[in-house]
Amino acid sequence: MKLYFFQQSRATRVRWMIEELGIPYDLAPVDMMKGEHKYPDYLKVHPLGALPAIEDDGGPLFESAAIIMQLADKYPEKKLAPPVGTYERGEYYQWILFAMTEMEPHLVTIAQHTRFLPEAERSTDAVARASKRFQTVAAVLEARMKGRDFIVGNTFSAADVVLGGVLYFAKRMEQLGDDQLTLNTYLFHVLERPCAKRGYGS
Ligand SMILES: N[C@@H](CCC(=O)N[C@@H](CS)C(=O)NCC(=O)O)C(=O)O
Repeated sequence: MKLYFFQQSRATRVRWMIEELGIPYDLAPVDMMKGEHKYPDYLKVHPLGALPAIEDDGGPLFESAAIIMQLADKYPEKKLAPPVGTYERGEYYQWILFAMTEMEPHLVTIAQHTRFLPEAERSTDAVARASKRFQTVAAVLEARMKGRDFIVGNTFSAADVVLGGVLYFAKRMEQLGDDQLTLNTYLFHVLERPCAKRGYGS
């Protein structure tokens, strides 16, 4: 298993997942600061030139959540995904897609307009709109997490890796306030896991 890796990227959540599985892997560093993610060789692995990507039996795979779900299924004995066809499996898909499609895009907009776009192209309105929508969506998650330790069932799963990864991004984008106690507590607990610390290099 080879993980194309840059520390300040979503490759960290895939590394966290691989650490949870306890399987051997090699890190293939891709220096995004030097633009290595757009080099022709890497574009053969990820046609958009984004991180993360892995190479595993059979070939390359990209999209962080897809990789995490695939790895959970590949090692069923680790019990990081509910069995296919169960209600919990439906919830697992639901919350992973919720995180990736309803939450993360707003964080990307905020990151672009506060950090990555040239100053002249940044829009405070775009940040305000994205932040407002993110808060609406985060409130749904906050309600779900009340009285729970994990997003699905009562054990840690790959869905917690995806959720943890997205909430970590939210924290860095200053979108998790101290009043969101449930989400902050959940994030704190999942990031305390030794495998999360290894994934994030902390
Ligand atoms: N939905 C993708 C997003 C991948 C993505 O945009 N990665 C960022 C780094 S965290 C990237 O490589 N950006 C550079 C680019 O897209 O050119 C995933 O979850 O893997």
